[in-house]
Amino acid sequence: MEELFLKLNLIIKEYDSFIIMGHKNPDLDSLGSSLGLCEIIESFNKKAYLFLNDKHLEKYNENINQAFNKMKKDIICVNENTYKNVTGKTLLILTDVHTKERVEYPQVCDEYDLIILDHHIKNKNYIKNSKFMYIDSNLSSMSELIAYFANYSNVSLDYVIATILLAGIEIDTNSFNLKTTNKTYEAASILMDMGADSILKQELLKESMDDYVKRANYIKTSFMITDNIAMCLINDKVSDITLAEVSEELLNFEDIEASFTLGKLNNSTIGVSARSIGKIDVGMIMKEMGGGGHSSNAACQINGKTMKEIKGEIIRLVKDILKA
Ligand SMILES: [Mn+2]
Repeated sequence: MEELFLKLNLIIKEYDSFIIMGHKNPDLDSLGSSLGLCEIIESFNKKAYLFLNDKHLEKYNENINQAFNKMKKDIICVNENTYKNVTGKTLLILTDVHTKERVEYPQVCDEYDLIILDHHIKNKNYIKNSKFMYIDSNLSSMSELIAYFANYSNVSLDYVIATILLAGIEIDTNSFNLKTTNKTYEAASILMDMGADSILKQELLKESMDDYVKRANYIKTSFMITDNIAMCLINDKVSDITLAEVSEELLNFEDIEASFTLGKLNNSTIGVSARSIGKIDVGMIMKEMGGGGHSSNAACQINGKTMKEIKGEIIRLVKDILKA
């Protein structure tokens, strides 16, 4: 990682101002890594601006808004109307995202030099004109990377930002389960040293009971396709995030070692999110179906097929692979 941080240091020195942008519907990993980057960059005596649409902030729960108020560090936010006021030689930094479709505000990507830092599986639509790109899909979260970057830069982050980062790691690893290494725990320890607060963290991770009940109802309809693989079919229109959440949650149950969740992303596309605790390679199955991913974390999107057809295909592939 040191090589990366050295490289980032050199890049930061070349610019006066920085716009940090995460993905649409930012989660705590996207938000935390953006905030952490702002604070680190300012330690270089540079200007850092967080690109955040206020309307997105409203969607956050009360607790995240309150956390913003508790922050001692002044974070300057810009949005689609105000980012043009940023002066000086400016670099756009994307964190937790690498495609135009998923960034908070795509237009900005064409207006500045940009670099990409991400841990999602590389999509073929990645933004091609970046000056520098670091994508490590084995990394638990951007929060983990930024915790190390802060530590490397001798920046002790604001305790609220450290807390958001810790919550970001917790969300992206499904509570220190997926993609968790000794480095992940070390990052958590770094953040605790910086003052991350476990009560505030729990507040940040609270969700609405409605969301919970909805997910529980999906989970209730899931079924086993082998003695250790579960499947959930969602007939509502849902986001890919919901599909991932259901698949991840299924892994918490006895006997389930892998899970597939299918749902309608829009009128013509069905999304599949696949998760495994490690022994069953769900990445192979998703690749076979035109998607991508890792052995424990993979997905695909399919047009022009019914849920039933896709279900049949997955079951067939699962049985083929288990036989092999
Ligand atoms: Mn993330």
